[in-house]
Amino acid sequence: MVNTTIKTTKSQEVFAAAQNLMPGGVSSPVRAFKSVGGQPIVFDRVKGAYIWDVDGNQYIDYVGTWGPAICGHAHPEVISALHEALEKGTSFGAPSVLENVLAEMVIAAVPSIEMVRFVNSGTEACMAVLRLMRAFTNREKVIKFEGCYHGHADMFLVKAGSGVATLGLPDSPGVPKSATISTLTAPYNDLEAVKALFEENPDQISGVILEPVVGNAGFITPDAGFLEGLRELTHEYGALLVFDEVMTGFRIAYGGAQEKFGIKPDLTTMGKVIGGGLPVGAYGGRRDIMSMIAPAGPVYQAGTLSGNPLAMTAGIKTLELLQKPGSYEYLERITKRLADGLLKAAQETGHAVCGGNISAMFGLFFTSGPVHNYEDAKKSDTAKFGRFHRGMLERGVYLAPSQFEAGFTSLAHTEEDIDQTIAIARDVLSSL
Ligand code: KE4
Repeated sequence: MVNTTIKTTKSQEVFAAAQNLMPGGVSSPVRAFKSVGGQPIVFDRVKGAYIWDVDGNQYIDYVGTWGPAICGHAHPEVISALHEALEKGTSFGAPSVLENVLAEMVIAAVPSIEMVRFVNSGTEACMAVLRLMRAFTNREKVIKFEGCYHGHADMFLVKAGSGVATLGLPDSPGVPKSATISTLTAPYNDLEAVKALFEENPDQISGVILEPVVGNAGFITPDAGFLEGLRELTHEYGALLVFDEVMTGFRIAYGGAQEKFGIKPDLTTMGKVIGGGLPVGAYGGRRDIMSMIAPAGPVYQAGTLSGNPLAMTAGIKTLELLQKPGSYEYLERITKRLADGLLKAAQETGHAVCGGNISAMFGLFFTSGPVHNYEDAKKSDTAKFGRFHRGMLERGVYLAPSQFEAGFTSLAHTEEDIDQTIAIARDVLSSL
């Protein structure tokens, strides 16, 4: 194990106090480092590709607050736009020009989106889109994939894996069976399993929702033909195809995974990047479907802070920065350099690994793979991942604290950051 070279006294004090105040001392479970062991560091500030903790230690950041920081943390142009917006108020609870601006940008960017509704999180977007799928098709059941995450709404918290789970069993106490009985699951990349579900549930399935590139079971890419196959199956069975692009949106490409892979879903959910670090989620798609949303139509969905001027401002500025020519070529180049370097370092130090990147999203499994679905991903050596994570953290590299998450780069990461990360990884891996 790499020697502990960083002092984390203050982090430990703050986190100890937090445990008495908030469940697990965190505002979201993954932040507690439960699956990688040890204590989380407490952030003091972030800038560009870097984090500083409350003990003054600096880290190269590959979480980017779980995706939003794709232009780098606290980008000066985002910050100054927010300062300007602040002077005009923090929330209106009424129409604003800014909502029109961001809506036009999203509609112009994402191939399948003709209309969009803003909400405050990816969870809200996924909740609303399921209600809309059911209303539009007048069918109740939905297919999701094992290992995919669509926020913490009851109907998506379904135990992954095995036939029993196909009808959906609550994954968390407090989730009534009634909420998940209509949630069907299939292994990712398994078109036959999806077809079987449609055959077994004739005219009952409203649609299929998936992460077009999985980031919540580790990094898992769609097999050739998988997305096209889902598009054909949903057309064939009169169901909707929904891409949950909360993570992939504006990250895999400016138009998301649907632009990258050339597939047009009927509905799309978004979040993270479109808020530029402030709370924004969104869902959108075909005009004939979105027009069912209140007050244009009967499907209810609402939110006090939806479309607030600060969040819209941060989102607008972030997308403007991403529109700069060469942004995605740069993200692909540095992220491929990182993924290839990490894999090479791991292989050369004797570890079974697989993984890769698509644009600014990457992942590494401690298993020889290949990883096509969540069952494959669960074969990873998660204990080794925990030791790797800790070793990297102690050497100033901040990775997502779970084998079942993805990594994120930003326009602020330099080739020097990447090469330094690879060198540190080689050192840590050789000591595992
Ligand atoms: P939020 O409610 O966390 O904004 O979004 C839920 C969500 C929906 N769909 C996808 C594909 C997502 O990745 C997410 C949220 N992602 C996690 C990271 N794996 C957020 C981090 C966390 O839960 O703390």
